[in-house]
Amino acid sequence: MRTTVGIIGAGPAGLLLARLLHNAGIASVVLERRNRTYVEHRQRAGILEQATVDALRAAGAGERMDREGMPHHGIELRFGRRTHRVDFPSLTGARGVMVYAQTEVVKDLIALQLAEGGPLLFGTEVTAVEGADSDSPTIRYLHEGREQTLACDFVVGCDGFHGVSRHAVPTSARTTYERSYPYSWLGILAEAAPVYEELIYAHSARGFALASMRSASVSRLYLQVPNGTDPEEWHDERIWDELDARFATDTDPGWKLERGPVTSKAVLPMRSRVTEPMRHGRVFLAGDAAHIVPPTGAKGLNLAAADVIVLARALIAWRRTGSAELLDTYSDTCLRRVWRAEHFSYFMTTTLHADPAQSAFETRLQLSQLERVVTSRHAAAELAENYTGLPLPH
Ligand code: FAS
Ligand code: PHB
Repeated sequence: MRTTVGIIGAGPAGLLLARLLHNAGIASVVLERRNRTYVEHRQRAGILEQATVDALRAAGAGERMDREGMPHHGIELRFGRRTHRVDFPSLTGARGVMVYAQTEVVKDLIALQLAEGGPLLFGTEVTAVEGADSDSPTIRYLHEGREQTLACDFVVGCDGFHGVSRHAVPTSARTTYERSYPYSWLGILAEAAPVYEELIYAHSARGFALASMRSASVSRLYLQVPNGTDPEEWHDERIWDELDARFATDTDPGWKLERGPVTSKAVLPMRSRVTEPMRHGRVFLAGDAAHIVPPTGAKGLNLAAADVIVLARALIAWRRTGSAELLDTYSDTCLRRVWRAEHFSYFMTTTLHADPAQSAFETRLQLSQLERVVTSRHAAAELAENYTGLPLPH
C-alpha cells in the first residue's frame, strides 16, 4: 500500500492531522493498534484551549463540541483555606477554554474520518518506521496477523508516550529531556453533579486536589497520591472524604461535593519529557510521541493539536508550492510552544502539590506564590494567558 502521509496513532494528534490533510486534498492512512471502543473510551484530557476549539470548528469537527461543550471563563484557586477566582477574559482579552472531554473529540474525529476520510485501520500495530532519510519512508505493521508495509512520502508519529516512531530518530541525533515528579494523580469519574461552576485547583496540607467535570451530571476529580498507589486502596467513601478535606475553606465551611457512584478510577504518574528534534528526514513527531507534560496545566491535548496544526500547514505548503520551508522549521516552531507549556505545567504542578520531601520553608514559598497570583493583576494575567493558551504561530 502507498499514501502521501502515513500517520501512526489515532489519538487527538493523528486524527486531527488526518482531518486537516483530508480537507486540503492530501491523502493519508491512519494506523491504530487498539480497537475503536478502547480509543474512544480512554479517559484523558478535559480542557480545550481557544486555538484547539477554533481548529476543530475550522476543520468541520466542532458541531457537537459547540452543542455539548461547556465554555469556561475562569478557574478557582483554593489555598490557605480560602478560595479565589482567576478571571480569564479580563486578563487575556476575551479568551477562555472549553470543557469538552478528549474522549468526545476523538469520537467526533473518528466518525468524520470513517465517513469522509482516508483509511483508518484499527487493530494495527506498527512495528517499525524505516527509511526516514529517504524520499519514501516505510511503515511496517501487523494487521490481521500479517506483516505489511505502507510506503509514504512522509510519516508522522502520533503514537504517544509509548509509541515506536520516536526511534526513527537515530539516538545520535536525538536528545531527551525529562523530569519525574514524586507524586501521582488518582483520577475518578463519578455520576455526581458538579456543585461548582468552574474548575477548582486546591493546594492543601493534605495534598493537591482538582475538581473538573464532564457534564451537568458527571464529575471528573483528581487527588494527589503517592507514586505506586493502588487505586483499589481507595474505596468511594475514602475518596469523597479526602476530596472534601482538601477543598475545605473557612469562607464556606459547609461546602461539600455532591457524591455519587465512582464509575472509573485510575492512577496517573506525573512526568515531563521532551524529545528533540521533532523531525528526522521525512519522519515527523507530534503530540505525546514528542513531548509529555503533567496534566496540572491542561496542556497535553492542546500541545498535540498545536503540533499537527503547524505540521498540516507545512505539508499543505509543500504540496501546493513544493516549498519545504515550513517543514524545515516545524520542529523549532513547535518546540518554542512546547517548552513554554512544559514550564507552565511545571509551575502549576510544583506550586500546587505537596512534595513529600519539601520543607516548611518551601510550603511557605508555595503559599506566597499563590498569594501573588491572586493579588497581582500581572501575576494573574501570566497564569490566565498560559492556561487559555498562547496564540498559535502564524
Ligand atoms: P495519544 O497517546 O492520545 O494517542 C496515541 C495513539 O497511538 C494511541 O491511540 C495508541 O494506541 C496509538 N499507538 C501507540 N503505539 C502504536 C503503535 N506502535 N502502532 C499503532 N498505534 C500505536 N492531558 C490533559 O490535558 N489533561 C488530563 O487530564 C490528561 N490526563 C491524562 C491521563 C493519562 C492516563 C494519559 C496517558 C495522558 C493524559 N493527558 C492529559 C495527556 C493526554 O491528553 C495526551 O496529551 C493526549 O492523549 C496526546 O494525544 P496524542 O499525541 O494523540 O497521543
Ligand atoms: C480534566 O477535566 O480531565 C482536567 C482538567 C484540567 C486539568 C487536568 C485534567 O488541569
